[in-house]
Amino acid sequence: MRKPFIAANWKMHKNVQESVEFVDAIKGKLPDPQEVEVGIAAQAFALPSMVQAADDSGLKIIAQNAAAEYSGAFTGEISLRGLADAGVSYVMLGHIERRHLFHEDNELVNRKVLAALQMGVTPIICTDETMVQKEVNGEIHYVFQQLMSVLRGVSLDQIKNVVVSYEPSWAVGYGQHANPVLAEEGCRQIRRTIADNYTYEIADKIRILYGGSVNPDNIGMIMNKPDVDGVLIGRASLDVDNFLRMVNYL
Ligand code: 3PY
Repeated sequence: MRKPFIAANWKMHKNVQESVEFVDAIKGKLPDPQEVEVGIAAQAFALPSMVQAADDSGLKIIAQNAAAEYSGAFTGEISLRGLADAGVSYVMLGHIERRHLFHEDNELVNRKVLAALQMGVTPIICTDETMVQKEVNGEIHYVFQQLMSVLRGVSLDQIKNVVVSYEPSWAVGYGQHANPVLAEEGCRQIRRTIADNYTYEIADKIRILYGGSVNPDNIGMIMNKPDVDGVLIGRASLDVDNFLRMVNYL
């Protein structure tokens, strides 16, 4: 059984005080961590305080990005070593906003994935496909190409420690309606891609999330889909009440 994983992606919102107050407000109201894993991806400067605030609540604190390099002259970058030291459990890599706004390509995301696995910070690998590419090439081919490029060099042993998030560009960030049928189709194709390139047993165990316009009204419909193991939630996760409604949607 794949444990459901519900995570907020706060993007560039909330300062340290707001982030810690949020964690304090939700602690004790989260689902049983044995049943559902809950996480928050926040801005880098807030992560250590959030780890401290989360304490033994089971809440996972997630970074939104990290550098591929271990250390050195990389002004402004966030090291995975530092994230691991700070007790950060997961790192999102290759989010569509990183790709589109900061020109991250498959090669760079791949290096980050390998570095995260080496440092013991679990990567949440975001993969997108756009309507245009879908119409031109077909969805399966695109997902396959991008995902397999960023997984290059990830061994059979390591792939078990990866989470994948399907975040189609038509649904991310614009507040458009999420489509549970298309969400399922994308996650199903990702699982098939992993089965084809690794093994069916691994594909069956790996968690695949959906991200894009998830909110308290649609989370149930999306989470009910068989290949959707969790969600990454943008704007709707910024509010304590909404967040609690979503993590306790069952
Ligand atoms: C969104 O829903 O906008 C996201 O970016 C989720 O990661």
